[in-house]
Amino acid sequence: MKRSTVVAAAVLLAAGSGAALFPHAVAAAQGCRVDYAVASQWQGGFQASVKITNVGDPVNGWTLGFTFPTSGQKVTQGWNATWSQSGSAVTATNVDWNRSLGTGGTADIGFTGTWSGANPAPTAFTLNGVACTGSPVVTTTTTTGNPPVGRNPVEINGQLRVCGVNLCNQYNRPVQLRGMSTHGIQWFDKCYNNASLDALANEWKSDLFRIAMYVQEQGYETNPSWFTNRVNTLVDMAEARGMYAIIDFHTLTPGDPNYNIDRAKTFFAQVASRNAAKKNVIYEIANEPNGVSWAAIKSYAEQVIPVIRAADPDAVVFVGTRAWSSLGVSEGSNESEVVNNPVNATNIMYTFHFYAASHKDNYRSTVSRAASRLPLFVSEFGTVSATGGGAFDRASSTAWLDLLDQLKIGYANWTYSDANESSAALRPGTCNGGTYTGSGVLTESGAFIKSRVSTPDNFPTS
Ligand code: IDC
Repeated sequence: MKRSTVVAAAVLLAAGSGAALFPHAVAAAQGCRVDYAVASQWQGGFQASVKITNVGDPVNGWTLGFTFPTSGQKVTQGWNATWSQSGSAVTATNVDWNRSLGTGGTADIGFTGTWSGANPAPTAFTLNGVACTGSPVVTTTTTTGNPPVGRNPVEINGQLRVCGVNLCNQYNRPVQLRGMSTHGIQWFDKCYNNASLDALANEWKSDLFRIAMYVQEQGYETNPSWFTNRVNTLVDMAEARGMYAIIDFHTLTPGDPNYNIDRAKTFFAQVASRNAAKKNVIYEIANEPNGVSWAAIKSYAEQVIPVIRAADPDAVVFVGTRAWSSLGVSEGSNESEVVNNPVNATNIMYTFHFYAASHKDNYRSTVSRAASRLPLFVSEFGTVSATGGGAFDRASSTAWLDLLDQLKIGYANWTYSDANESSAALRPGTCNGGTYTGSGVLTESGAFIKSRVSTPDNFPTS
């Protein structure tokens, strides 16, 4: 009854005489502001960021347009939008996750490009065809210097080392590496192939690839040679794409890493000698110790690290911390046990793991405090609860990543896989096909993480 009344009313209105009868037919207020900045520029090339602010009514789907003043200016590769160029006219259309822009909403997109002669800021910015007049375009051009050395994270940064509380590159400058962790390779091995690693390196701009090799749960202990070979192959695949590879000895249950110490010595002796000459390898000796004292973890580390050093003396080693790598917090302790009794080794970092929906302010304050005392690396974190499932927590995840960015602490997200759980970045079934690019394969968490990981690194090169 009700439904037919509504339909009849609509027909009646549609038959009416003009737009004035239809509040929705009144043109939406449109307006935009664009902040355009050249983050770096070198002979022939540059990198620009474009911040779009919608100062009109909310839009669901947008295209930004602008014009380059010179014919030598070309977009070569863009991010966080679908980019195209015809002559000097450029368009950038939203991707799925930044489709809707409320009033005051912003989208951060960017590109690398080429120029010759001069590189003036673009003009005639439009959003959905309407000129952006919200405020002047801001153009910041940093000094024209040398092009970045190399094309990818490993070429630019080379062999890493720990410097104070930071991770430093070959120029002895602190760097933050951002990227993804696999799921357990005993279960999700099919997700790691040329196509998926190409997408991770080229589209995600991931700096690193953490290879989670479980020891139990049908992992390494069931077939050491298969897992050792597979890890080595994945290291090569990451290296070929210029990504750092974290070899994660994924102990979890039982929580005492000493349970696996003989396996750890055997495994690390093999992978360290096989990969010693590579610049892209980091060794993570125990994923998440739990139910065990810091003294026991330290003792394990001081036995396993020398095995690695004997074969590969200059590689960085990550050491898990108490209570699922929470620096002890999840078992009522804190970072002081490590500060007061550090592992007797150099060139190491301590790992901190969090799951954003479960671990919030007290964990963040621990990291803020510990970061000035200990070299930290977030070798695993989730945007969801500690089960790996539950709702994606955008607010807490954003707070965490903002903090890590500010502290220059590197991170790897759990997981680059199509597991049927909300922590997975890829939609279930993705790994049955050959497509890993585009936003269609991403979960909510995956889209969020990709938007954070794919922004420019601006690694220092001198
Ligand atoms: C989870 C996986 C889940 C698997 C479970 C047990 O997401 O599919 O069934 O392990 O192996 C960790 C661990 C990591 C966990 C993850 C989420 O390092 O192995 O993965 N988590 O529970 N620490 C905190 C959370």
